[in-house]
Amino acid sequence: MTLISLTQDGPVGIIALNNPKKHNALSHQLVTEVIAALKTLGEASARAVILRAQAGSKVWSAGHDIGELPEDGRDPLGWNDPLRELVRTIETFPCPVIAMIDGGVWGGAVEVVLACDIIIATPASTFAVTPAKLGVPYNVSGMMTFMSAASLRIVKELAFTATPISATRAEHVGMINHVIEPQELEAFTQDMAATIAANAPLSISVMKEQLRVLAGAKPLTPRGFEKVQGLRRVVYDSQDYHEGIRAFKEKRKPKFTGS
Ligand code: LCV
Repeated sequence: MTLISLTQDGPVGIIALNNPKKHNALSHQLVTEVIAALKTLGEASARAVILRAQAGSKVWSAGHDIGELPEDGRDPLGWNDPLRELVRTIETFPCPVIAMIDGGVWGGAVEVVLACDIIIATPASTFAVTPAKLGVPYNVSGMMTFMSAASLRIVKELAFTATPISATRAEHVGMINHVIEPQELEAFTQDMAATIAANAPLSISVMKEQLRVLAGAKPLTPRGFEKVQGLRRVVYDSQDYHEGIRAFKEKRKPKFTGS
């Protein structure tokens, strides 16, 4: 059973997340389908892609499928995690990917949206960075994605409070491109996609890759990377990590002890 829909309008591809019963949680299956859809659009030489949720979704995506987070001392967000692969696929995709948001965006889905090139959201949309809510150790490149999208002070507020911020605030701090009323969202997004698709695709794909490489060019020594990576084990080996996932599954507030 497919959890997304894929359509193409000339040079513009549209991928819609469509698993409402789990609020488009980024399960292995859903993410694998999105990656495959991007591959199809790449082979069809799409010149712009719109990534959206099915019309009427209250939640754009509830983030990583919590039921798929390992609890046995394994890195929950390692290199091969499907969500990590999706972020890399979007960042290296040869044409711009536009995130069209109407609803709540949670956890790892915020990173997927921030990995997109342009973000257009309705005023009611929200964005919540949730590792601290679940006791999860976010991954290094994910933190870099956040740091590329907003000032350090904003990233700290999002990460430490784990509470949703509004699209209006996100636009105000430069984290998203436009806030558009729901009734105009599709037309506005499709117009922007059509404008991009009418421009020179090679120039755009080369500028996209140049910007990715230059934005990611941060001085980090091997020793610095090992320290940052090692700190994550402190979290995913902790009781709090197990408590965060258990509390979600038992539909109760977590009781974190700091151990
Ligand atoms: C699996 C879910 C999920 C879900 N996974 O509807 O960034 S990190 O490090 O935190 C990373 C590890 C990550 O992304 O973790 C996930 C972060 N996501 C969240 O914290 C959001 C968790 N979901 C919610 O807070 C609520 O579901 C929202 C507010 C999105 C919607 O609330 P609402 O009351 O409308 P329910 O909570 O009743 O959810 C409907 C069904 O979807 C499942 C949830 O368990 C429920 O399933 P059942 O009907 O079987 O009980 N669901 C929701 N989110 N991330 N499953």
